[in-house]
Amino acid sequence: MAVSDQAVLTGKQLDTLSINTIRTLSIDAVQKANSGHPGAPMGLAPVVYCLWQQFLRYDPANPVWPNRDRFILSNGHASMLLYSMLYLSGVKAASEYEVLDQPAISLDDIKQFRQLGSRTPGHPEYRITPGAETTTGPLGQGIGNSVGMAIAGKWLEAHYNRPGFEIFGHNIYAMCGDGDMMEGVGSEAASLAGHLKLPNLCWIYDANQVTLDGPAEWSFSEDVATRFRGYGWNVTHVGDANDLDALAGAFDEFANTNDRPTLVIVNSHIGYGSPHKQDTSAAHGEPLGEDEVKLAKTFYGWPEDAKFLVPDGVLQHFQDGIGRRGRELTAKWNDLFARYSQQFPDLADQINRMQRRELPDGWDKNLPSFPPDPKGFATRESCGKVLNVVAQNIPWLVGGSADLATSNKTNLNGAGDFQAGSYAGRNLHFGVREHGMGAALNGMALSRLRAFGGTFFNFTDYMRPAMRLAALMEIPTIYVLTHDSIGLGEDGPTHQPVEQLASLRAMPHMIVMRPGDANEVVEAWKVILQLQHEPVSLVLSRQALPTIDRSKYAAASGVAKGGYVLADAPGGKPELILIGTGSELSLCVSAYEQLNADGIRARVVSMPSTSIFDKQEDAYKNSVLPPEIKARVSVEAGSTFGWAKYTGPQGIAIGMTTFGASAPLKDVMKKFGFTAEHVIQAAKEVLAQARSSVRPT
Ligand SMILES: Cc1ncc(C[n+]2csc(CCOP(=O)(O)OP(=O)(O)O)c2C)c(N)n1
Ligand SMILES: [Mg+2]
Repeated sequence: MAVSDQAVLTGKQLDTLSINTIRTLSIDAVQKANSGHPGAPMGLAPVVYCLWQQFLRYDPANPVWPNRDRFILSNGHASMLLYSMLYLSGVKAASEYEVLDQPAISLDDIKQFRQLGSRTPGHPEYRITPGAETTTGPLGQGIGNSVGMAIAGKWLEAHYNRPGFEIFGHNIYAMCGDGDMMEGVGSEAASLAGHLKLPNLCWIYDANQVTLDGPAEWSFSEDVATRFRGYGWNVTHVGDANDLDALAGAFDEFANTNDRPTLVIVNSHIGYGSPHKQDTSAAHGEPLGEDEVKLAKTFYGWPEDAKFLVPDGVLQHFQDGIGRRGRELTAKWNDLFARYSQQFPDLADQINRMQRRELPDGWDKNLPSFPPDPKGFATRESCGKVLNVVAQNIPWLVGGSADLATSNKTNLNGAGDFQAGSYAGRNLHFGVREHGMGAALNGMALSRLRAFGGTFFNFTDYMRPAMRLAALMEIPTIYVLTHDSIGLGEDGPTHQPVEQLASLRAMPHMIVMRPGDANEVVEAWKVILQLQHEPVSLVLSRQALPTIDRSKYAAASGVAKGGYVLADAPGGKPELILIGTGSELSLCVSAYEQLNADGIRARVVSMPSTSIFDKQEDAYKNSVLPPEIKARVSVEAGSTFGWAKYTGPQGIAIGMTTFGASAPLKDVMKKFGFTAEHVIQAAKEVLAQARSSVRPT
């Protein structure tokens, strides 16, 4: 049907016109940008159209409605599909918390696709594009996030719904492609979702048999349906992406499947309508080209020269579909929530605060204070204690571990387990799926839970891509990372982190904290819980660390500044600075005592977080590390990479330059130079050098 026939359009014709509008907007934006991925939007337009127009419980006028269905475009390269939908549906812009009186995406934004400062970046970015529920592009992450969102959805239902008050009850839809299916993180996420029998989760797999390099069969031949049935999913199939009735049937089937997640496998044609590029990888990642654009438009019955054309009636059609349904849903919900707020003011208050990433009153009450103890205990132990206190104060602090809760000390006592059918538990068991856990934690954090996950620090390598996305999205996911160095001993170099501290410190927005004793752990948690826009890696020891005597040395509250003077030279006039983190802090204190006894005026700086220290004003930083004091030694059982920034060119960084070794803790620490004697020797060396380089005037 041609655009010129629009005056007589009936329902089905209006469907086709709308779908082709999605397609042509996507084609035109990619062509104008001379960059992007037109093929997937052309193939998938009817799928997203059907879902949004008929099923998605989403109010374009209130994209921050807490009980909205979520739509995730895990194949983020198809970003124009999402941007076209946001524009055509009239989704309003919103900050993270408030709706703004402007569209999320205007037609001008679409014309600015992939340009500097636009709201239409190459891949959908949470925070940049209102309406993008998460940042996608690295394949597999979006479907991983969707599992966390589905977990959060079930948890919220279990915690906050009351008879007659179904405050929460939303679905999570994730669109994905062959690439998502191939990525390991997708498999971990699918396995976990199947185990948890999450009935609110629907993945739509675009089985178009094409990937970036060529036909999918070059690298992908497994039976996806059988695989997902094996995971415990309901699997259904739509043989033609253009068949709206079949699509609606599949979404109905999902809605009626209440005991497990659903995978809808859809056969689509990448580049649908492009005579020379359809069903080939040529449609995947480059503009169609002016001539081919015209041919595709002709195929759609479109004026071949029209650009960014939105035919009359299309916008209204979306308003009559998703717009009206969404408006009715939120109006009803607002009324329900108003009554709920009267009947259950405490619960409503929790929901309101959670949505704004605020903390409950008294979030820091009953925090322990640890007395001095030369033997002390591991920071993972003190963390477990603190975590259990704050979990009592913050009801929506929810998390778990990748099968290492016993070692990570992340169990919340008496808080129940989150399992299939018992979704109120606050202890998640992610299984040995670090990457899946990382992606799920982001989904939970995006649903506004305070989500934490634990593993061995070394295995952050297995979830780093998800950690990076938390940092990019600026969401406050919490990582509890124990067994932080060679100090774990006998497990050896396969388990001993070396470069992970430096690597995570290099990640923008990632806060890294490595507290030096139990009281620094308490202070670290105070900082962590107040973070709203940064993820944090809390790096903890397996081995016992002395609890430092705070009546003799400075209070641990200095942790809030990232680094602080723990022990100073007489009169505050040091000639030498020792900088320590984590398990090496007490080593610095021992060396300091000895140096003082030898008449050397030393200072110890505790530096649990360079990320936070770097943000302090120069005056503070200079008061902790006075520029004129060149004799500096840093001590950290991790890579020395990056420490020169704090030790200066004349300083010495004691740390790791090789992998570790399997041996008892004491032997390993000695072999790699983490002894008071070695620190003292290095200190005397730098001091001698600093003294000799000061020329008499
Ligand atoms: C983790 C990751 N690896 C590689 C890429 C680069 N990449 C983007 S799309 C794509 C092919 C994806 O194929 P498919 O999911 O089938 O998408 P389609 O071509 O069908 O749209 C690749 C390799 C990526 N975005 N993320
Ligand atoms: Mg494909």
